[in-house]
Amino acid sequence: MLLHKLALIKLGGSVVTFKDKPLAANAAAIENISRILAQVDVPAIIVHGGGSFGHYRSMKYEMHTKPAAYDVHGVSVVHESMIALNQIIVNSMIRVGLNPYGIPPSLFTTGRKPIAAKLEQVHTMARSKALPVTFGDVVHMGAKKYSILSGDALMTILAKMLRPSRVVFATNVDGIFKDMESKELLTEIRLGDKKSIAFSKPLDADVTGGMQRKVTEAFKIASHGMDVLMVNGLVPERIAEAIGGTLRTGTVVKGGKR
Ligand code: IP8
Repeated sequence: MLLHKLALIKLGGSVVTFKDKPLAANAAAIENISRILAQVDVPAIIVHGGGSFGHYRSMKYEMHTKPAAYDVHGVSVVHESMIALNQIIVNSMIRVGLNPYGIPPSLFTTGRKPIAAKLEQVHTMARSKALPVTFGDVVHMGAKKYSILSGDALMTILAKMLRPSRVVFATNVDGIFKDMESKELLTEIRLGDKKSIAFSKPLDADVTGGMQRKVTEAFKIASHGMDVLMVNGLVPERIAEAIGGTLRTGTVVKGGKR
C-alpha cells in the first residue's frame, strides 16, 4: 500500500541536453520543466541522465556499465561533466523558486547497492520541501574498479526502496512505440508484452543503452507493483499530467506481480 505521495522523475539526457552536440545543455527544456515542477506541489526526487555531458566523456575514455579498472583520469573527467550538468539543472530550478539539492549517487549507494539510511534521509528531505536532484554517474566499484551507473538503473534502485506513488521517465519521444516504422504509440503495456516491442539501435553516443535500457528498467519497476509512466519531457505539461494522474499522451507500463 502506498501511504504517502512521492514522485520519482527521470529527466533523460535527450531532454536536458542536445545529444548530438558535446557538452550542450538544453537550457530552454530545463527551464520549462523547472517551471512546471514549481507549479506541481508534490514531494519529488529527480534523477537526470548524462546526455552529451556524461555519455560524450565516457565514450572518450571507453567507460561502460561493466565494472573495470578504467583510466582514473577519465573517471574524474566523466564525474566532473555530470556535476557540471547537475549544476546547470539545479541553478535553473533555483531561479524558478524550487529548492533543489544536488546529490551524487555515491552519497546513497556503494557501487550499485543502496545505503538504506541515506536513502531514507533523501526521502525525508523530499517530504520537507527540498527537491533532491541526483544523476547517472561513474561510481567506485571497489579496488581499482569503476562503472557507469545509469540514471535509469538508479530509478530502479530508488523505486524499490522508496516505493513512490508516481514513477515517470521523461524522454524526447511520446512514449513507447510498437515499432519504429509505424511509430504507433502504445498507451498501456503489461509485464507480459515486453517481447513484442521492437527497439531501434541505441545511438553510438549512448553508453548505457538508450530507450531499451529505459524500458528494461521500467519493466523491473513495474514488476514490483508500481505503474511507470513514459512521457515526452519536451512537452513539459505531460510531466505535470503524469504526476497528477491525468496523462493523455504517453505510455503506462502497468505494475503487476512477476
Ligand atoms: O544517461 C549516464 O546516465 P544515463 C551517466 O541515465 C554517464 O544513462 C556518466 C554516462
